[in-house]
Amino acid sequence: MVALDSSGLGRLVESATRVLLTGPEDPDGDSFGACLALQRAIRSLTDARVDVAGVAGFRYAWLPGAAEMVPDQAIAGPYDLAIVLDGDRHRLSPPVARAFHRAATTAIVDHHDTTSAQGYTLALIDREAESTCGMVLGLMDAWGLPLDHAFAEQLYVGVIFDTGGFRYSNTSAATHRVAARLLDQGIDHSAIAIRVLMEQRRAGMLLRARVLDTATFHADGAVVLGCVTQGVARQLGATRLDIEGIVDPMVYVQGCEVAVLLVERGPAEIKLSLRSRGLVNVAEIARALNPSGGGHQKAAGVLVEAPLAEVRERVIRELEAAVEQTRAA
Ligand SMILES: [Mn+2]
Repeated sequence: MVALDSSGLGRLVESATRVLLTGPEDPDGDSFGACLALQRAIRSLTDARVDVAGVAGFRYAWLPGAAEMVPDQAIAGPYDLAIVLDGDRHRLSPPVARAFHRAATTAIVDHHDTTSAQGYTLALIDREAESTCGMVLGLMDAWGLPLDHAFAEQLYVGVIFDTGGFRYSNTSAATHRVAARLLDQGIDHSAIAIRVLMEQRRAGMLLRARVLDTATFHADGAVVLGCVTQGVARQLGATRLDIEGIVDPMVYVQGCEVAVLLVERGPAEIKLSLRSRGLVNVAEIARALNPSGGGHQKAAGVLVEAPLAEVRERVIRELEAAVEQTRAA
């Protein structure tokens, strides 16, 4: 881990009376866990009012503090301090973005490859960290805050979400040391892993079957592509949380290097989730499709405002070219 300016963030926190914590639009487990843990950490240090933006769906509703979250549309401010965690200010929902940019001071705590430190009062970026939750634990250590059971549950969610249950290459010895400290708090780690990584609604299972059944292969099988149309999602009663995780196993078809899932959110609004085994940098692909896209080399996302068929053709072309380049190299 790199040394973070934890004292700088501590000073911003100490002088604030209203604080906004937020992940990007459509937060994942790392973002939820990090926001809720940092909320408890700040509350134990100051009397500030601390809002966490968002709504935790079925997968995260059990998290300590989740019931108190404030839906994005109800975020108004003004805030003295706004902190974005596990994503950057370019990926906030419109009402949260407005509150963020009106805040007197802003900060970011993030570990994404594509995140820039520009545009914040203070930026804490650690690209070596497996998760933003791991970074929040580092902040708590620097601030002298002891772990407890609720902190451990919140932080464990991010650690297992971002490492795929300790399987991805971002898992380090430090990751396991963090996990050991969290398990020392007596959390039911197996129950958390089931809720966060394995459990799905019936609509999610049916949607997964549909996506896999209709997946197409390109670049001699190096690219696999799946689609979730609005029609199919409506027919199955599937929500955004039912889509989470579908793309992950697709990249492990033998011969595959890259998987992409296209989710039709509107007639000209397509969310892409990309996964790579490592040869192709999918964060770069995401940025090529839209400058607001990005993420990690092996896992990235982007929103493209164009019809599904058009986006599909574009991403196939981009990925075929990227695979071709690695073969030529
Ligand atoms: Mn993360």
